[in-house]
Amino acid sequence: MNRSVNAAAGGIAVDPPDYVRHRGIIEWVGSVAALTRPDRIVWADGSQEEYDRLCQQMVDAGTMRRLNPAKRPNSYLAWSDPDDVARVEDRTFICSQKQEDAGPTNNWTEPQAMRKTLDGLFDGCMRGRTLYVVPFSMGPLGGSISQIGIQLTDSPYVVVSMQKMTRMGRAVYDVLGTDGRFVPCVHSVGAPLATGQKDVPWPCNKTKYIVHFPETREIWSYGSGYGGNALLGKKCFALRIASTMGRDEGWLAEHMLILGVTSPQGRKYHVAAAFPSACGKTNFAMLIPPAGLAGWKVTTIGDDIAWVKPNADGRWYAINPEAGYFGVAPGTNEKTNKNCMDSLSEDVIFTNVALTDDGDVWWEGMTKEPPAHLIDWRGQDWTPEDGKAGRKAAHPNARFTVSATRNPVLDPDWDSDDGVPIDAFIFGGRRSTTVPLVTEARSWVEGVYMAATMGSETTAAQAGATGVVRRDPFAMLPFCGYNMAEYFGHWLRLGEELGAGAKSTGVPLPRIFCVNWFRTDENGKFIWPGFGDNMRVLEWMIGRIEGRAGGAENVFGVSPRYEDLNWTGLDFPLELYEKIASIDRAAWKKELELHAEHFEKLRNGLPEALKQVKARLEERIAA
Ligand code: TSX
Ligand code: MN
Repeated sequence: MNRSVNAAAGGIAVDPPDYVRHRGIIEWVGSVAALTRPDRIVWADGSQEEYDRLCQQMVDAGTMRRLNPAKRPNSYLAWSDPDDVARVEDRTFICSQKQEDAGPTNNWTEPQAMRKTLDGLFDGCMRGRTLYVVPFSMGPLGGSISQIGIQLTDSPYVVVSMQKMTRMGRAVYDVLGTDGRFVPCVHSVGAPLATGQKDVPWPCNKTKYIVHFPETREIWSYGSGYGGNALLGKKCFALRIASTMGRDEGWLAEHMLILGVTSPQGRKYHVAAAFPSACGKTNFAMLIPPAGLAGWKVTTIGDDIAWVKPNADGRWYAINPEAGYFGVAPGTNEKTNKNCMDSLSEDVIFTNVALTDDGDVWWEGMTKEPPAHLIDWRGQDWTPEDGKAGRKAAHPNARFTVSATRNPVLDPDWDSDDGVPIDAFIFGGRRSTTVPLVTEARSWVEGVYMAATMGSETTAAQAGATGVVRRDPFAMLPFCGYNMAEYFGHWLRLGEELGAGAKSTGVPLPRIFCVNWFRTDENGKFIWPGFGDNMRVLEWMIGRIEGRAGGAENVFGVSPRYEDLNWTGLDFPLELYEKIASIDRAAWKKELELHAEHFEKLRNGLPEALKQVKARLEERIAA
């Protein structure tokens, strides 16, 4: 390591290992160290030894506790600062040169001004701490759709989490070579330590900034150690920065799970599905078909993010850029998601769930009856009486972090270099009225319209009034790194290009479907059983793709008639089906007025084709 880099790093040794041959990285680490002034720099290698050592260090520091190895082998529980429990959307910025490129749905600050703010915040912010250099690949190492990132962080919790959530480790440097492209990600919890100052279990700062520079493909995150704020490969890179890359390079970065469906005849299909939060994405990604549909198999490629690229053969291929699941624990149980519960049997990092007296974990909805005594996520004694009084043992946004390889239904192609071919896109939301169980779009542009107008009703667990429809186009509202209206245009353009190509290859475009598992009856009870029975909807979709399944056209698209669905093993009478499949013209008239309000907010750059679809829908409803 040459002296000039060490000097530039503020006098501390940068000392990259021999296997790091990328001068750009070495110099960048030196410059960030010179700004943030850590006590030392550690080049993370992704080894098991490193993981075990950092976990032990955090156990000693009180950040994590080791769970009972007889109950939950190799697993840990971390409790965060009570003010650092979720993503901070109001502190998230897209700093493009022009404000219109961030669009009306993102916070924007002029990049030079933001850089000045960050320079001030990061100045000396790692004093007394270690700067870890974390190399990671989003997607299979060296894969054709994959991208590389390097995260600099002063949080050991982030280092071990990145090891579960990404392909992290020294092999990344072999892919990068001496000059490969990478996304620089700088992260600090923003809690420097004075000489001799004792650390707290979960250092963070009241001031938080989650900043993206889309043009230079950089991420700077300050003040939080939690989830999407701190694991920069996830929302920041794989969605916000990657969506911008995709716009510029002709591909898609989507907030979608990817699953494989194999028919009883052994034919395999792949679908990618976008849902807003609190719709059960991870449950859908790990769905277990009901007994009546024996022979169908569902396998997981991903549970949160999909990168989709058109291929020379005329199809779209998708990868899961992640390598693990950072999922919401509350509500997960043997009934809602047995495969997920099995994934959590060992080698897990839990955050903000409750601790049982025998050194295991518990959260609301894990078992019908809570244990007689717990330590809650804030470290306080908890009994079922507290639960009845409304005090939760686990934070509602408590999480598990686990490698995908723990999933018993992990798809054999989940790590395939070139991804899996996508046969259908599904868009869903939580709607108690109006939107039917399932509808196939009549065309690509009508499918894009469905996705662009999708919305979800707020639940009690979320902020604000319940039952209000919030538009969350493509489930990308907090995650699109550029102008949302332009993003709709990107989807339309890719469809046109692929559709044109399809004429020569004979490969059709992926189908687009809209689903809603959440219609309720007069008493507010869910009508559709959901969960495994959603396989009936998937089966119908496959039937449509294969040209077998029937349906009936309505104003919105094509939906199955009662007789078009497979009811084997489920007693679900026609009267109930009508309640979840009906189209109420008056409700749709109101719905389209809400679409108009939504489009008004996105009017700058809104594609003409979507306005035309809306006009056609209005005519149909009036007819
Ligand atoms: O994940 C869900 N899915 C998708 C599963 C593959 N959830 C949970 C959402 C919160 C994260 C659902 N909740 C689904 C669903 O399909 N449907 C519902 C509504 C519902 C809730 C409970 C029951 C039925 C439907 N039944 C009983 O409680 C017995
Ligand atoms: Mn998500």
